[in-house]
Amino acid sequence: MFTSRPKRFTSLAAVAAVAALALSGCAGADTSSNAAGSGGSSGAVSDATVTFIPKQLNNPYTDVVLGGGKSGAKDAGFASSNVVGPLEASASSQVTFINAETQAGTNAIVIAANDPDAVCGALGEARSAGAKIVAFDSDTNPDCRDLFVSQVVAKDVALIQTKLIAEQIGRKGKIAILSATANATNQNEWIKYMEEELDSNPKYKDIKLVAKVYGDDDDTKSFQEAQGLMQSHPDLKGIISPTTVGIAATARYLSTSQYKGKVALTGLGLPNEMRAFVKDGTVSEFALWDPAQLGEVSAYAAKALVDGTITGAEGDKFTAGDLGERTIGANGIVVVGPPTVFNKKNIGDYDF
Ligand code: RAM
Repeated sequence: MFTSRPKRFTSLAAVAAVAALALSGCAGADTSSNAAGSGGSSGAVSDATVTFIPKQLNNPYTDVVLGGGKSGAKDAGFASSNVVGPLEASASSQVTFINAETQAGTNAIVIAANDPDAVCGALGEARSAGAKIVAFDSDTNPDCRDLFVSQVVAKDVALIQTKLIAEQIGRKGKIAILSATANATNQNEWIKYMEEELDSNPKYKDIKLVAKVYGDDDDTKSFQEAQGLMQSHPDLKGIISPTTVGIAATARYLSTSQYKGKVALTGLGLPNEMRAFVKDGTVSEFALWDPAQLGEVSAYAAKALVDGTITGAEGDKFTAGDLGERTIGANGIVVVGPPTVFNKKNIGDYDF
């Protein structure tokens, strides 16, 4: 049995065993890595560990995602799960945490990348030492991970936010985007689709995107950016904030300003953070998915990779507990589910 071996040892032993088999010309023998206890093509690994590295720790959204992640890790059969990460979501802030996990021999790293490329070198070293890499929430460059668990179809969530702001401003006028960090893979992909839609859909020909600003998923900076937007563009009709931190801070700013109820605000928010602003008329509709499900599906995906039941290839399938079977799509992407639109009629039904 290998349950008492340090994880790093088993990972390196697996690499050595595979290398030895390759040198001896023994093709197709995948039992070697299994024999070393770090995965392979059959059997659940009973002593496996997983570490979640979110974009940042001090973010209420992260707390909900990780709640689902930790319970999913337990249900999926990980021996233990851990959470580490930076306090601010800057590009290279996650590298030292990844390196520490490589040293510790963690079997799976589940990471929301603050920058698609800045984490790649460190993730490459983790993979060389035997770790499986799941990106979730915000993807890495696809070469740097085994798969990406995407909360939603990226284009769908972009189009919903575009539609919501258009409806809220009567399809006419200037709008702005208040995003997270300038390097965030998830927000940048959504913004790209929003811009394409605004440019190409004739329904939106009278809407003009006049500014994109970044609150860095920091509450104070987001509040100040919202204030700055209104100072620079006093005739702004609406703001899209595709980040839970940004939309909550912008709502707080608008709610006590002369713009309350006049400047529309939509985007992606946590119902528990937005409830008061829907009630007081600052916000009418916004969207999100269930963040706990994102954590849960990611944990099951990580375990299936560690067990060797999937490799991250298109068409691979795994079961995410009660959330059911998931199939990996093109570019190694697994989608959790469709977003929900929240307004004063349904917001009371949600508690996250
Ligand atoms: C913030 C983060 C996160 C994003 C949500 C919608 O909490 O930027 O990455 O998915 O908003």
